[in-house]
Amino acid sequence: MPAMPDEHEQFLARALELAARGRGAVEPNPMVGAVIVRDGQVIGEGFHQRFGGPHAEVEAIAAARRAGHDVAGATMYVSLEPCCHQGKTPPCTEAIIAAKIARVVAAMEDPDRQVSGKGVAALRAAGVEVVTGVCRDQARRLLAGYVKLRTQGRPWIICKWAQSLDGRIATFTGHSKWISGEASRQRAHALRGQCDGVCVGVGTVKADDPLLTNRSGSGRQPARVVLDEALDIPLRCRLLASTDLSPVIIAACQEAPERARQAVRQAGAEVLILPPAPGGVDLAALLDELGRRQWTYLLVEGGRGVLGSFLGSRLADELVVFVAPRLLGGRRSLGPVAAHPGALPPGGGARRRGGGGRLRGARPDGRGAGQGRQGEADPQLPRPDVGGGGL
Ligand code: AOF
Ligand code: ZN
Repeated sequence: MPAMPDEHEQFLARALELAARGRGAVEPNPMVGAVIVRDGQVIGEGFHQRFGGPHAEVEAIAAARRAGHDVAGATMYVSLEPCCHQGKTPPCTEAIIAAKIARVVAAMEDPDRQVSGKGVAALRAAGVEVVTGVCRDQARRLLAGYVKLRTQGRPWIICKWAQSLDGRIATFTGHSKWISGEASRQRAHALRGQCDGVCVGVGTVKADDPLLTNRSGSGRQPARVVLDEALDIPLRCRLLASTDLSPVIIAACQEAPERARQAVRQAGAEVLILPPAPGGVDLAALLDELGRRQWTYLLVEGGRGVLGSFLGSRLADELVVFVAPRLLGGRRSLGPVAAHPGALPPGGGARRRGGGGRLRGARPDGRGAGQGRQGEADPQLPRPDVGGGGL
């Protein structure tokens, strides 16, 4: 009996839920989940758990068999078109065909050029019924970072900051640490644990001497990237004293003095020379380089000048904003994002690339009111919801 459409959605929603469990461990591969169903009953589930490991489809078939089920004639729900190429693992299409799965319901086409439509074609050629596009929007949101990396060669950019209810981050003396409560700090660390790298400007290093590591207790340890065109990072900072924890990359310009380059390299950090741009290094060139390194997510944490550069250059894809339920006030308090000279269109305001108009997806992620002194933001991390390619 053919499954009803809402049944398709229900099982694909489950496959997407499973897929998300791989977040932070599978990149630069996609998060993928698979559910095998027979007579309306789930008989096997699996997801891609780590980069280089078995794919979701193979995991689900193995799980069904471990539980004593025959998968021949069953339906497989999978959040991404099954691969048809030999990568680090054999093609999933072959495993599906060999297992005699009768029907595959896939949420979206794989943007990877080696697969892209060919996986579906291979299944159909072998007589497997294929349905595509169920829960496509949800799948594309989940895989926004993967899709951007595969199609634009750049990582997904998440800009993060904490602010007061009245949109201030600091008093004019630069005091900003008040904003981070324990709950939001934990979430901010978890977010770092899902990203390839965390990026700040050298001003933030000088002012706060941050470590920028993930201290949430789970997830990965992101690389640290400092934008420092003249290479005047303090050599005694904690970042340069912690290059054994995760890579530290100082993005500088040709003007960076040779002695500083040597000292930074001596500390175990990489000096990445990039073309200059108004306000610092050329961010687009930085993102191209990080894309070549297969970075999927970059978290930009500040300061306000750096956030302004990413937003003003339309290079941000997602905002995560922690809003503390308090008013900071003060006419000379600073806002979270500095204007980026020359980048804003006439009349001000950010435009979506391709002429959108207003900031889409730039909704504060906080739910802080009434939670005491500190904001309690609740980001589902990362939660790309703008469909890729710039705010
Ligand atoms: C699937 N199911 O679970 C994943 C897929 O190097 P490999 O062998 O891990 O292959 C990575 C490529 O395979 C990746 O670029 C994407 O096209 C696909 N990922 N496909 O059917 C999965 N992780
Ligand atoms: Zn595969």
